[in-house]
Amino acid sequence: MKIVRADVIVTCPGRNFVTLKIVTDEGVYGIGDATLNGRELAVASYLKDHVCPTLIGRDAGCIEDIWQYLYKGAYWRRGPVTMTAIAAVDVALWDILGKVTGMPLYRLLGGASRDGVMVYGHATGHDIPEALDRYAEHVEMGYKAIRVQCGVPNVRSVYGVPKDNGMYEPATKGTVEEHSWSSEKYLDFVPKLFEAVRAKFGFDTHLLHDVHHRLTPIEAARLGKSVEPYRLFWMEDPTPAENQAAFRLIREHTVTPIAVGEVFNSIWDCKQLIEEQLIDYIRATLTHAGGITHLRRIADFASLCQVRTGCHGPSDLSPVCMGAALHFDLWAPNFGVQEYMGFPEAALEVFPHAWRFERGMMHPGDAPGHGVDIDEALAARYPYTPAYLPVARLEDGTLWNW
Ligand code: CS2
Ligand code: MG
Repeated sequence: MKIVRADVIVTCPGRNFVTLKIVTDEGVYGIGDATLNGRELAVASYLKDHVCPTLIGRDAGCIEDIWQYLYKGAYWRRGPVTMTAIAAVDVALWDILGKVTGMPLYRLLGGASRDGVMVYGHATGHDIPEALDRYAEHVEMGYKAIRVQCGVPNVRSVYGVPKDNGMYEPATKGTVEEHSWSSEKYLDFVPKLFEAVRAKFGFDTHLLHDVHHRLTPIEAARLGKSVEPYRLFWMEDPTPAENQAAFRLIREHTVTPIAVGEVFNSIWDCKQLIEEQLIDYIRATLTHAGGITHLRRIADFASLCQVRTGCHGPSDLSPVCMGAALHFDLWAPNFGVQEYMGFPEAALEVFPHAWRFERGMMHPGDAPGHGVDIDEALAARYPYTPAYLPVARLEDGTLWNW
């Protein structure tokens, strides 16, 4: 079963997505997500100009060998662009394997470890009352896990809140927004947010929160300690994780569970955090961490240290990633939770899918492969639109972590 074509499809149904389509000489094709928010064309070029030509003529069934070829053969290993490109190839090849065997991806991995996948949604408000209203809507929809984010009084910008009534989308078309940040105001405020949530809704639902890399280690320790009464399911990205040892300081001060890894792209990024049990959930995702072949290694390594998965799953990863991730989540013995923000209607039309959502749980469906397709004619009607993630500055103008 030889690869005869590998096409990169860039489309913008509500937001930009990059998709790789690999076609075999038996007419079977598979697709993979190659979307890197704000840097989409870098991955599209890496695939078109450097990877796709090397795939032609290879056996599509040699998934591991192709992964090793693209990882070691690049010489310049790791990094978000490289690993997102490798991931797209990998997921497309697993999709092909499912189609030729007639098996859904989760069965190829080893079968279902649970009946369904617990997902968490996003409840976000400009202020506490609005955040509580969004939280109530998610409780009504049956979510068992809900991330809550909120504007901070006297801080100009708000993370995680939709600009209009649509979906939250961090990237802004045509420009790089500059957001303002104050850790002091945030640290004084955010425990009040969780207190309000628990006071109104109790402890029946899992409460998650994303700090989004914005604190120093000691500030993150202070936050974790201050919110222990509200029993968070996790405190996400409390501090930038380039220095993995920094999490030892956080661990010394708090038992609030920690989730890190959405910006990670290889097992090496996660290694110390996992083996020293400095985190409780690893957020690495299929699209940015080398696909099924690599994320399976990360999950297995994490299971040795009782670290569970909590895959990143915002609407700026495509429905192809979501579909494949649900198969992965259904299989993973150390599954924790899956992020699910939903998608713009136009995106769901471009990417027909087999997954289903019901009362806070999802299932990938039993279609062969990952169960997501792409309507190329419809995709062509949504041309790429340059869009960029914001940057953050402290109130004195210092460039900070967004
Ligand atoms: C966030 C993301 O969902 C999350 O946990 O960290 O929305 C993140 O801001 C975006 O994926 C960046 O593109
Ligand atoms: Mg996050």
